[in-house]
Amino acid sequence: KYMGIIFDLDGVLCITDRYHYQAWKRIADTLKIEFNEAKNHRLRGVSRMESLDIILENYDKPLSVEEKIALAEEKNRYYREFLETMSESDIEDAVFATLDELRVRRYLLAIGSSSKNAGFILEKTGLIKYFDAISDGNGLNKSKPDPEVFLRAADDLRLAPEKCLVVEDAAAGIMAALAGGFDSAGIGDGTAVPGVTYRLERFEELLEVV
Ligand code: G16
Ligand code: MG
Repeated sequence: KYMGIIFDLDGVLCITDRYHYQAWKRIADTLKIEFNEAKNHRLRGVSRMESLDIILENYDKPLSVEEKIALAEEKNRYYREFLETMSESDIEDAVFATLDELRVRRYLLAIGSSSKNAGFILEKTGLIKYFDAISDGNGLNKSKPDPEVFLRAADDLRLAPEKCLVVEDAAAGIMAALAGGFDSAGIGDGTAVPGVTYRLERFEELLEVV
């Protein structure tokens, strides 16, 4: 049915959630704003600047665009320090095994991630070799739930959206897939979104639906 599979990165192939949390926490602490795991959860799949806006909901002082950019850059420097420590051991064996099998089955594989650090994470973890196309937060005009990141991935694979399956963990990502005319496989939070095509309890179940 499908010829290509487009994977979200954070929350699907790897877990960098705790690094995002720790990096944003340092920013929040400097500004003396409340930031906890529940709020961190709202940042899943959301772009860096939109994440900052969510964190600043509890901040009463108005910030200029320049100040916001500086904060986002500072967060990214902390975050990159964590990413530097990543290796193949941060990826579940089931992820490598599943990607190996999908390649054997001749699917075209792409990344559709909101992250501007996607290329770096893929390099550090040894995942990069599996992908025919990488569509990430760089050069993106509209973030999920807009379908742009997935449409660009499909286009890079030279496939129509109907020929691709999107694998996502975030609600915004499943909505983006729906908006772009893609079937979707939800993991974690992604399983709860109305309209999701398949619900996966474990990543390797992907092999049963394609
Ligand atoms: C990821 C994360 C988000 C993060 C976004 C931007 O998206 O889930 O929490 O805010 O990337 O990341 P960066 O600051 O590295 O550009 P995805 O789409 O891979 O789940
Ligand atoms: Mg995600």
